[in-house]
Amino acid sequence: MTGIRNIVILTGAGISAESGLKTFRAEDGLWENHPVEEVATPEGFARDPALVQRFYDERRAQISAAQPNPAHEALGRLDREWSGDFLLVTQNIDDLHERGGARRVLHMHGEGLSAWCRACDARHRWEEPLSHGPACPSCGEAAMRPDIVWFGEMPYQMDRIFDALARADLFVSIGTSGAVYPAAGFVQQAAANGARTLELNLEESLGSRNFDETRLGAASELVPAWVA
Ligand code: BV8
Repeated sequence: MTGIRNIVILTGAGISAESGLKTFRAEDGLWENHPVEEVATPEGFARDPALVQRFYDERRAQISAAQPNPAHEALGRLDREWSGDFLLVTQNIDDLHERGGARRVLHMHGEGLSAWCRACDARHRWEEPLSHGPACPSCGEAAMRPDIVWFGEMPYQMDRIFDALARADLFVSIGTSGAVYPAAGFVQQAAANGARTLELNLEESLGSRNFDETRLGAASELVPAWVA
């Protein structure tokens, strides 16, 4: 990749589809069984915490059972071998990037294997269900919620992301429909700062027109071919 020093990558549910984790907006997608307002908003959680806890308990169990695919592993290799700046921003809550060898990962929408105490604000790695109301290891209160950014909540580490986009020479979007902001706007921010932009996706996305180049296909084929 001549002339490229600083890379920012954005991934979405599509990169984990071939690991068996459902995407959001396919016909058999995650939200199919639930209106998104019911399970991915603070209001939905306040209205029916048991339903939302069960929704994420189910996702947490699926994450632990899933394995990284060649796309995760190719990005892991790139991260370890790249001497310049590298930031892998993911909208995904699974840990398949980390298990695929990536190190410089930023989960902007939170992590399924993390729990957040509403009483003392502590976060804990969490692989068990939350629906039975476990006590927070730090304060003992039964006030643990999924450590997930719901609609209307502030995504994590936005300053760090905006800073990386300002310095990027290359922005690559992989496996995302471009339906959710602020992630869907990153390509324009990167381009406005002079970065080249590439999209790798199974199909045209809502943001394809904003990319210098779009390659269509499965992530497990496109990503290793691009990294090679
Ligand atoms: C915020 C929780 C303020 C985790 C999620 C009107 C206009 C603009 C914005 C808004 C608006 N009204 C409201 C908003 C804001 C709102 C928003 O964007 N709403 C949308 C619906 C319009 N956003 C927010 O509320 C965000 N917060 O804005 O705060 C702010 C603003 C700026 C700066 C600071 C603060 C919070 C958004 C986070 C919501 N939480 N999930 C969880 O449950 O998992 S969003 C959810 O959708 C997931 O995180 C997911 O990652 C994300 C995006 O979905 P995708 O990952 O793209 O998945 P999808 O199924 O859609 O697409 C998969 C793609 O993969 C497809 O294109 C498919 O073709 C492709 N694919 C499939 N298989 C493969 C493949 N590609 C390659 N290979 C394959 N094998």
